[in-house]
Amino acid sequence: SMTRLELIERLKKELKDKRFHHVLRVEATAIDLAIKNGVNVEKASIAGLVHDYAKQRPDSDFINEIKQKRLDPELLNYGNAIWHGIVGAELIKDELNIWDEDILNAVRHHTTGAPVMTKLEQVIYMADYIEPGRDFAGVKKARLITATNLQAGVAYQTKHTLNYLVANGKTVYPKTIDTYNAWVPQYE
Ligand code: DGI
Ligand code: FE
Ligand code: FE
Ligand code: FE
Repeated sequence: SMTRLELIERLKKELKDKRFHHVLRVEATAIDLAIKNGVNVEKASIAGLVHDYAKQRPDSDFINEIKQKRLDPELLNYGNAIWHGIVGAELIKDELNIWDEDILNAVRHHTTGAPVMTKLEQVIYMADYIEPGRDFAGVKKARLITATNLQAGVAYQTKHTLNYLVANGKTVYPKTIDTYNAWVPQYE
């Protein structure tokens, strides 16, 4: 498979500038969290770089992939926000030749989280949320909590994301609710 520098070249072509710089910041944040939490730094780097690989693909690419790979047909009821992680992981396998299931699961779960997440998955979920370019009410608190306790960070993000989705009348993907039930009562 590709080296880190080859991956970066590929991502620079695939992504708009703003998104490309986001993924570089997610990588740096993921490496930092990986070191603090005893997670494989190389995997954190690669997962951080590729997590939004498919974000700018047309809906038709995801729909084709869902059908060709016979992924859960329920996925067809959602959109890019859900697809770019879960279905994006399949495109990463096909197109970037990354087969490491730890890395692919970190990509799959980076938007919705999951009831059970490895430390690497938690690192990518949090790095995406708190990278230094993020600016939303509560981001400073999210950074502080995550620096102290990765799991408490996961609970914080999960609670705030569900709250945001409900407050704005957005469709909530079932896994997002499962993540909430598994993490928020326990760690918040
Ligand atoms: O791709 P990024 O913007 O870097 O970040 P992300 O993949 O974490 O996506 C964040 C967005 O995804 C945020 O606006 C909330 C949204 N999201 C998370 N869970 C759900 C969701 N959107 C819907 N519709 N349903 C969900 O369950
Ligand atoms: Fe994303
Ligand atoms: Fe996220
Ligand atoms: Fe992202």
